[in-house]
Amino acid sequence: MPKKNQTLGEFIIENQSDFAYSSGELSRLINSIRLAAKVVNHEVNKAGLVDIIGAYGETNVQGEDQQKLDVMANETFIQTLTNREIVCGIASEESDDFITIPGCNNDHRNKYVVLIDPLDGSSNIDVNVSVGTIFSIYRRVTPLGTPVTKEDFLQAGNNQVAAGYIIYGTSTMLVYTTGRGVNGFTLNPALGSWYLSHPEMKFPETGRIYSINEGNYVHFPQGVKDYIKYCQEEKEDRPYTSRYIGSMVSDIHRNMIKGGIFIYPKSSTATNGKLRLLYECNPMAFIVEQAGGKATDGFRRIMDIQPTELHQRIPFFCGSTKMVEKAEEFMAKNER
Ligand code: AHM
Ligand code: MG
Repeated sequence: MPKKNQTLGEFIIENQSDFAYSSGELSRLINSIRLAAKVVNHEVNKAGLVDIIGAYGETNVQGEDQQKLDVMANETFIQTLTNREIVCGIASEESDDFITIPGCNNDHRNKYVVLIDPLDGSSNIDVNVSVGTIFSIYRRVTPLGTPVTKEDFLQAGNNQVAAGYIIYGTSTMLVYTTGRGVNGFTLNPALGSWYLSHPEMKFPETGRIYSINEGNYVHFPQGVKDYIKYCQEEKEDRPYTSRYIGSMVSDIHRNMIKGGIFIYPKSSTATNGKLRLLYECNPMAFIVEQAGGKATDGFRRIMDIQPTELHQRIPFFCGSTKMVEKAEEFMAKNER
């Protein structure tokens, strides 16, 4: 039973025995992530003070502008995990291909791979709106002692052993799951310690918030248009409230606390939507499900989907179970 105000360090040690045959590797890995998160938090917090805001001048593999802090966050997480030789490979939303980490004896004996979106929602940095980091951890599927291959990264979300996000908001929080519920830790910046502030987080079964970029309305599939109209109808518990930050971690974090649905659908201009299956949707789906919510592409459970590409995109519907189910009803009535 998680104890409120316990530090993340204590929590990790206490829960290590939950894993049969645990060698402590996963605990050390989560420790490395909490360290990198503190470094990124420090940089994000001083974004307005020094000349680090604004575009970096390059585009990433998806053709989007990279913000300077995107680059810094990417390097911080990769370097921390590489220096500590804690994983055998890393794939990042900001890098074209995955990285192989051979380990200290060049023996490729570490068993975990990490997939990461180092700074999600980074277009919000220049305007002082919260951003996040998302991570996903899998056990490699290729034999120990050999370099990792793409197969180790292209695993269905079902295989995740842990996933989490860091939200750099009014306070900084690290929320994660290892498949035994979801716990949220808040950073005390004066001490540099994370404290368990949100034990056993639970998605309300239903809610009154819908989060979607309605500016794209005309391009949405009919099922999504119909669901939006349903949300806006004058009924006993409706209209719902519309809340969209444009920073997925923050939108989903709020909905998990208050009850709501987040949708990033496909559209006539983006045939698979915008969000990435491996770096964004799978880890958020794991957290959402562990908190009792639901995550689908409008038809199929996200974590059942077998990925085919590292940077694959997918429509994303997630949140309070009853609300996602209602949206799915509207999708099913219309053509895919
Ligand atoms: P990013 O990884 O380039 O930051 O993009 C992902 C972000 C999500 O956090 C957010 O939900 C979405 O993009 C917002 O996109 P849009 O501006 O199209 O609504
Ligand atoms: Mg992202």
